[in-house]
Amino acid sequence: MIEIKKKFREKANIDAADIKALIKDCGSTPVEDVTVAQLYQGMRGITSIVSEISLLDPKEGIRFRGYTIPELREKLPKAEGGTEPLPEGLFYLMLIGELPTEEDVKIISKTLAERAEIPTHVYKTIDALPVSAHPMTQFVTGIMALQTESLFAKAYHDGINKKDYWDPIFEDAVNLIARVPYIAAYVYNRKYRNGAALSDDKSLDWAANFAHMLGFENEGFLKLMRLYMTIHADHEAGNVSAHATHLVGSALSDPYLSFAAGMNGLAGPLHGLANQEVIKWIFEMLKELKTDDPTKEQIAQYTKDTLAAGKVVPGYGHGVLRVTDPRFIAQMEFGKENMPDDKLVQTVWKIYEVVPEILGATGKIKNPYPNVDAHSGALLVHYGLKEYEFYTVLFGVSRALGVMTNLCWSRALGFPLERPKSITTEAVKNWLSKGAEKGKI
Ligand code: CMX
Repeated sequence: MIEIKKKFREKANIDAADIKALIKDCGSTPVEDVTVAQLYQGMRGITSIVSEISLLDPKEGIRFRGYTIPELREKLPKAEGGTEPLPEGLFYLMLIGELPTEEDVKIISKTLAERAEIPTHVYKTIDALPVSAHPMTQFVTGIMALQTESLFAKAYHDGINKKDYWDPIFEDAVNLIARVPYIAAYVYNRKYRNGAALSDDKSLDWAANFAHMLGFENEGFLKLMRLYMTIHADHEAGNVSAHATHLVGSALSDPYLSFAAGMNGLAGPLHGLANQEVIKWIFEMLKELKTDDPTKEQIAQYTKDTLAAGKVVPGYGHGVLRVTDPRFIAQMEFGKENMPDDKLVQTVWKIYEVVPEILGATGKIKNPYPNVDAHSGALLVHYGLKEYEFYTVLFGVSRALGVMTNLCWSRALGFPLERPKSITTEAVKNWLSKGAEKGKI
């Protein structure tokens, strides 16, 4: 890992000099105008954060350092005899900006296995919560308890030079990625496996060891976990979990505090919790219709009833995307390759045939197509992971890869405290009444 860290620092030095020159030469060049509607409507579309590791095109979907999801599935190293990419490879790609070799990936797997030490107080803190607490609440509580291990917090307390912030941040980031699967698996076993003791296998890769700790040995499930952990890792920096982690990290809160903030955002039903909401919505539909094989007409009616009740159709729509999410397509392909006859998976595909037209017909939903959360639950149920309240924790474990990489980059590039300006409606109206001179608000 020492070589990878060195490579990261070298690349960050080059990029930092490049950005410094960019700000010197073009710092006062406006990027775009902000409309009054954007102030009120969730800042949608305002370009305001730099993230080096991924970029989301509305019409094409996500690219990680220039690579699409299909390219990642093809080019990233795989486990021996495996067909899906190892998420450790994506971590390397996001961190260094180049595709890793098999050896690079092995080093990361080994480092993560070595660093997966969880102090007992973390588990005791989780145990203080009722078992009935939502898995995301237990997960975030565990992360907060793990904050005692932050090397950055200690270094800051001891007076570290700001030029060196990146170093303990990097170490914390790697340690956190190593440790979150253990916290997640502990929560799962506590809540759903009668408190079964954690049994890890450090010879396995990161995702396979996680699956093993959850009690799943099936080769198909291991494949799914590798794919799942790769495609949920990052989706540029404006989404709630990535942005919250970035924002809190900009106050120099350490990576554990920052990640916990991001996970609290992921736990919202308009963001990561949508993955549990999707399968809950499907199960409720099947129960109401008393069938495991609904017709398209039945699905259409159920969708219309959902909208009429003032609820969202979970798993559909997106703040940026305007096409079917390539992460949905990757999961659909996985389903076609591994479980084409599964009725629940087929139901997800039937929903995909029916829902976009109905959402599009409302005239107000900007993206009527499925996002990443529309598919994942059915694949997990196929392999026996049916406890859908746990699904957002899986998303969170994967998301650690992206948001921790971003934090490394933010500190290595010396990004400052994030502090946008807010404004009152009175000030907006005053400005408008004076002729809304550009830039004078
Ligand atoms: N079902 C019903 N209504 C929807 C909808 C959906 N799937 N998606 C959007 N709308 C509605 C919005 O609620 C909004 O309604 P109002 O004008 O009455 O407030 C209107 O359509 C316009 O919204 P939009 O501009 O198209 O979408 P936003 O950028 O505001 O929101 C998102 C994006 C994802 C929050 C929204 O599409 C949604 O709520 N989807 C369902 C939840 C979901 O799947 N979230 C997961 C997203 C992926 C992830 O982060 O994991």
